[in-house]
Amino acid sequence: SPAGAPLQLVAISAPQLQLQLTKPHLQVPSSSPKFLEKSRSLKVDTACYDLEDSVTPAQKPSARQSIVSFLSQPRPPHISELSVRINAVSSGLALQDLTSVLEAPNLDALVIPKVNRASDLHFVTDVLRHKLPQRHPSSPDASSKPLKILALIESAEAITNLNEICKASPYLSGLIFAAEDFALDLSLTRTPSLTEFLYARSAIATSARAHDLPSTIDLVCTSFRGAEGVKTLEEECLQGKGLGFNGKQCIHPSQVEVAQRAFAPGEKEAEWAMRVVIGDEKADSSGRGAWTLDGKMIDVPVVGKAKAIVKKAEACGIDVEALREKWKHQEPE
Ligand code: 1VU
Repeated sequence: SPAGAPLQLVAISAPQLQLQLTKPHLQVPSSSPKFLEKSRSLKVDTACYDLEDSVTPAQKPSARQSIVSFLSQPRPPHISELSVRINAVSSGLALQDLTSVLEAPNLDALVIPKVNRASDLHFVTDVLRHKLPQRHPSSPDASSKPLKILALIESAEAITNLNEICKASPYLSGLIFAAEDFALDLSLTRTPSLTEFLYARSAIATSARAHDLPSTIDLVCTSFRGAEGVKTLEEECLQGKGLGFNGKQCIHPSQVEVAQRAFAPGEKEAEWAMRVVIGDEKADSSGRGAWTLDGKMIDVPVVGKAKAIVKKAEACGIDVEALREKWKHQEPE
């Protein structure tokens, strides 16, 4: 530069449109024939059939058989993804779980609990490579859908190792936060505000985004009965969404619809987003990069977010064309 100061390069990247529609993730104990059968009739994004904490040690062998038999039957019509939570690698039971469930025809994903370090995922990855090479994400076999892994983050050690965990497996497609085990590990008491989990939840959502992992599933809401249960769940979902999560673990069918609604864009949010998109088209054609809407500044990242909301709203069935028509005269202030 003329003044002799070193030239600084500042990279400004275009905001990415993310279309992440992962929402409720219903836990179904595999040891319960009643719950397995009930899940068949439910409408849920992911059903996660559990072999871990909800199954006692004595029930594990029969639960493995039940889930393999369930996953060998025709797919439940309204569940997008069928996953199995195996036992932790450190439990010594993971290999037996994997050997039982991997061949089940309708298995879409594995949830690996108590992932504390990259080696926990290396173990599972090696088993998958060996036993199911055709379901590796870069397999040339186009007739086999890649198998996904989701890692449960449940300890202080896991939080400090998030970067290496996120890079540990080509199968990894998301992170799930397990608040109860995390509270146990740190001797925390769960409070209604959930502030004790703020650092861990932010770290999980941020790391997943940094490594392009599409699914970020937030903690379980343990109250599920009555109006109070619904209110608590709604508040938790909105807080989790605000931290960057795109899904919620559910433990009871009554929680599913509430979580689905909370994670989808609301009518008001979709309307605001459409106004931004239309206003920006006009601002752009008159050469304005920054403008205002309702007294607030709109610029490139806000427009990027609005476009992502419109896209999500469309995928969630909101009539975005009707919104475009309604707001076609929106002008940038
Ligand atoms: O109306 P129906 O009689 O046909 O069905 C009952 C019930 O069977 C069914 N149901 C479920 N179906 C599938 N998956 C479920 N998780 C599930 N829970 C209930 O829904 C109908 C109404 O049930 P309910 O109100 O009578 O509920 P229950 O008293 O039977 O069960 C309540 C609990 C909480 C015990 C049950 O929902 C449950 O076991 N949930 C899963 C708990 C779990 O998996 N915990 C460990 C994973 S969470 C974790 O580890 C955090 C990381």
